[in-house]
Amino acid sequence: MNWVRRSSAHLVVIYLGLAVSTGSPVMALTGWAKEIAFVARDVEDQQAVWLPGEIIIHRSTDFREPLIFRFDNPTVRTHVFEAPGLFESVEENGLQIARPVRITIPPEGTEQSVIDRNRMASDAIAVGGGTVTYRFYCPLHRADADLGGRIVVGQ
Ligand SMILES: [Cu+2]
Repeated sequence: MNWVRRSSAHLVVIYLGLAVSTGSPVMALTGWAKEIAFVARDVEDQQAVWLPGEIIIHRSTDFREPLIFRFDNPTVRTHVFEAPGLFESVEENGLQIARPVRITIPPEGTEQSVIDRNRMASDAIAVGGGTVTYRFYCPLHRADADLGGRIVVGQ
């Protein structure tokens, strides 16, 4: 147990290092899942954004393992990650169900979500196998005109 905890702490350090050094979407293979990390950032006028502002997912390569989104909130306010049309896969009363992605992350907190890839795949089929875009933002601190970030799912 100790070993597991220590090794995942190492992974977190590696992700943060990548985020700082490249400023680009952080993706890493944990060995059993594809993990994509988002970080909340406070901006002007009491607003907040989730970074990176754009994530590109390729169904052909990124759907081989479970897809996990991680949300880091290093700020002193609670933020919410909301992405209309995107679903997460959760276990409820022993059943695997899908529910819309709307995740609350407390100050200095971290949450994870297993994204429902089947829903993404059927969204892609619905648009003829092309590209699907999902918007994401914090509904608590979103500017009126702000479309938010986007997750682009392509082939
Ligand atoms: Cu917020």
